[in-house]
Amino acid sequence: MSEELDAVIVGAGFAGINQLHALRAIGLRCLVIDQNDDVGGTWYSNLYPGAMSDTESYVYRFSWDKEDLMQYPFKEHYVKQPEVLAYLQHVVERHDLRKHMRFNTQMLSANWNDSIGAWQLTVTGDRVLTAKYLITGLGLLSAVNSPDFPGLETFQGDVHHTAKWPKNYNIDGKRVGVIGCGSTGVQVITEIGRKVKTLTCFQRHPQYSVPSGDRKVTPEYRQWINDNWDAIFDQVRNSITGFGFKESTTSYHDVSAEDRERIFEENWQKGNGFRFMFGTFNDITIDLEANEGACDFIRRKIDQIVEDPEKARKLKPHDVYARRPLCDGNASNGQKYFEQFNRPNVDIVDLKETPIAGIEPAGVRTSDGRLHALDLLIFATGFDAVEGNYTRIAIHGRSGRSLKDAWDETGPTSYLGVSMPGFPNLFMINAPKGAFTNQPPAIEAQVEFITGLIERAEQANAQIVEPTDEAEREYSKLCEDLAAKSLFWKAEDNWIFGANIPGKKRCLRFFFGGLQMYREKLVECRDQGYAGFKPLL
Ligand code: NA7
Repeated sequence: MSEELDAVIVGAGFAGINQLHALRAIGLRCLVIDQNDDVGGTWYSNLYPGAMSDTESYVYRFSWDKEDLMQYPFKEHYVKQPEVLAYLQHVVERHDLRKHMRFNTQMLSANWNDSIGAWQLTVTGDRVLTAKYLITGLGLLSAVNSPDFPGLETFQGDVHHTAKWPKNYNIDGKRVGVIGCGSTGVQVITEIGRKVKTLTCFQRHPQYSVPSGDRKVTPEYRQWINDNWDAIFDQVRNSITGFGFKESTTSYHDVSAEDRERIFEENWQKGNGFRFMFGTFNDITIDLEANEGACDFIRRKIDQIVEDPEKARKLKPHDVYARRPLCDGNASNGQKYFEQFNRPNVDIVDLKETPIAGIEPAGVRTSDGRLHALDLLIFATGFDAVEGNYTRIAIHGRSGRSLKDAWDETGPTSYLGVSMPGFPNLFMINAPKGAFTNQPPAIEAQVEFITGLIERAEQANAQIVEPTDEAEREYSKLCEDLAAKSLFWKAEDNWIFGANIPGKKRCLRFFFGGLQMYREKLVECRDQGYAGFKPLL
């Protein structure tokens, strides 16, 4: 069965919902499809204990519905998974978007048909959708990475990846192992340490995690937010990270040792990983000495917090502080990450010293011969990030060339983080080389740009919207230049460069110039008549 539309939007998360709302406003016939059975995207499936956004609640939402922003409640400084999901459901209901959505519907393949100037998608149930525009919001971090440890299939307990967590799973009293101590692992460990019988944390790289500073929202605070919405979002749009705090303009080298300590301590107390990295000094991510100053501060905190020196030794990172910055801690239960290791039931295994030798029916055996007996093994092992969801689906552009083949050649890339030469009328929200920032404002910037471009094409009666090779190359070069000085390149096995997945190309996947500059690039392109796109025909 075939259906014809103006636009198909794939994914019903932040990106897809925003894009549907924007395209409906310009009168396009749209359909959102999603493989899940309801809205939410990432926030639909990441049901693991402790899941929360580590962006302050008031900037982890859409800025375009001010009336709603002024009223919609949030009870703590950080929104937890159930609240983010409820918020997205609320937006869908409020704007009557559900009637344009179809669930349990997966995009199986997408082919550009030059003769009709449209995309043809095969979706679940052997159905075909034909649409002039294909817009994807597949999620930056949703194609799961599930390493295949020898003997895994023999394990007699439960195994769950955090991003495929079963609804209503009861963890209480279990002997639990967590593999992975990234953003997700740190959240899970912080949440469940007090609930489980034993918790064994299998850690490959220790991480620099700082407290989130989560706390209850007071009426005064909420009033302050409501009184300052315009200024807040203006600051967000014109910042580097889009996190709602003031980024530092001071170099680590321009202040005394006492002031450095004071500034680190103040930011540790305020909380938030991005704040600690970008709010303390302006050279933490580009200057090794400044970076080491931050590392040394956090290592001393770990020493102060963790009572067992052997556990503290294992938990202290010595790598550069140049991964996605982490934070931990939840207002509802007052728990923090490093404090968990003072519990007698929580242990840390350093996989660099004693790697996993194999998994057995009763648990995980490490190379020192020790069997860690478990009822539940949690994979907090992350994602095949950024292009992972694109290369797993057959998306064929002009001449039948797949996106995977195109990116195998060039490395994952795009023009302005949204489009690719050879793939007409395809707009990818968060394509490779999108902004490395708080996601909702970055998504908004992309949706605004894509919608403006489509509107312009429709006004011009154009059939094809496609960037030039040259524009993609120039944009990619800009991204490379912006990232060249970043210490992020130096962190081992960083997913930001694809280094967490065996065989994945190690290269840049983000625009590191910050949200303000990213938005400026989009506006510049628009104001120059969508420069870099072939003339609209
Ligand atoms: P991450 O940040 O990629 O973390 C994954 C963790 O899993 C990390 O500690 C990895 O160790 C570990 N890992 C991965 N594979 C293995 C194997 N084979 N053996 C042992 N340990 C392994 O994913 P998250 O889900 O925590 O966070 C990703 C983003 O999602 C996050 O930034 C948020 O924005 C949402 P490693 O450090 O590579 O040694």
